[in-house]
Amino acid sequence: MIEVTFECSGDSIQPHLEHLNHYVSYHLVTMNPFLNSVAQKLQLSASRVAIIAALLVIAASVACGGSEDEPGSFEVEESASEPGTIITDELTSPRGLILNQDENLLIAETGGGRVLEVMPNGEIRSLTEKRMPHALNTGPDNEYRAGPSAISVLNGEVFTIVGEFRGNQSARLFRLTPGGEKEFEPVTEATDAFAPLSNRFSNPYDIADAPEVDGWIVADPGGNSLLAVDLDGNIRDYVVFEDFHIPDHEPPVEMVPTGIARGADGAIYVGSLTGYPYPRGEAVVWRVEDINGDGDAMDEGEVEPYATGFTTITDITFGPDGNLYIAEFSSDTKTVFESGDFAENSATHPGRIIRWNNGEPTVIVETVVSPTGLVVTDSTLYISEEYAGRVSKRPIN
Ligand SMILES: [Ca+2]
Ligand SMILES: [Ca+2]
Repeated sequence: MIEVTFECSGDSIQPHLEHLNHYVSYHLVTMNPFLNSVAQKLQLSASRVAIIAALLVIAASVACGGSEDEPGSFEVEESASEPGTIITDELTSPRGLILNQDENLLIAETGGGRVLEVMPNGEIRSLTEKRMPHALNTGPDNEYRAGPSAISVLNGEVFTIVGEFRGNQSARLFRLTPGGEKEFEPVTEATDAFAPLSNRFSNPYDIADAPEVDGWIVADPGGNSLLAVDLDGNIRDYVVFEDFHIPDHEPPVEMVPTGIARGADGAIYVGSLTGYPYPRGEAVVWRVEDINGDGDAMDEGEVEPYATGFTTITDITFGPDGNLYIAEFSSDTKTVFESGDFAENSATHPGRIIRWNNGEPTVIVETVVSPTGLVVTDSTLYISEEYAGRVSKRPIN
């Protein structure tokens, strides 16, 4: 029995209650719906349900404190509609961002096949002479872009993951500038797109350094998984997310893990885009930790919802202030991907950046076009706006 009390009143409460009920019921019905491999060996524990329910109650009452009724609506900061300062707007699908050891911004230019460095004088240079594998016409409608998607700076070296396109074995982790040359070499084997979908890349998207697996943990939306990749290039499943159900939509919805980040508590956090129909308010930031130390996070209690109520999350990052920053791709991702020009569509239906401060979500940017990469420093929020070809920055309060 879960007691729920809300402080706010009136009609604004109903959608959140429905939302909550639906969350609690699907957790109850399917036990642990997120982890393929765990579902078989787990017994539902009452405390686990209570924890999940409690989290969702918090999310619901916070949303209730806002001015909007819709799922996925949060309080909006006054400065949220102010435009950012453009660092560059001449790129083809910029995505992953990171600061290197010199505090220079590195940009994974997915559609351009490059990893770029923004020099202190504002000049932008490519870290490789030749372009890395990339494509502008992949995916179901030949409209998606694939290429360098995310960057890691580890032990003084730069690594980047490249996503898959048209089954041509491009999904790989690469080491850049080996021996100081402006070149790149693969760390992982070429991906066999027709091999069974376990212990391999499908369409890797974001990367977090992970000494606990002697390398990295990679979010792979194509496999609905997190993968452990070691420095020798060995790949194995770390978490496999299971599909979930929403009301009034028969087919299951895929979890689609995207942006990944290391928390101050040492755990891994990952956001979910959610698959078609990209339901509002259903995207979750998961907390992932290999508590029993067996080398993966597929055991009971190792994957838990941390922040809920979002819509189509594409990236997450923690700021030095300890807050979690979350990029939502679009206010209407279904329409963006339905037909026509993705760039035009995503400008018409912009995304948002949300600050999550101990359970309190606030929209801090609401005019950003298809954001897919975030970096936060003491003073600055950097955002890649993928379909606008732009990287922008804003002061952070
Ligand atoms: Ca990221
Ligand atoms: Ca484990």
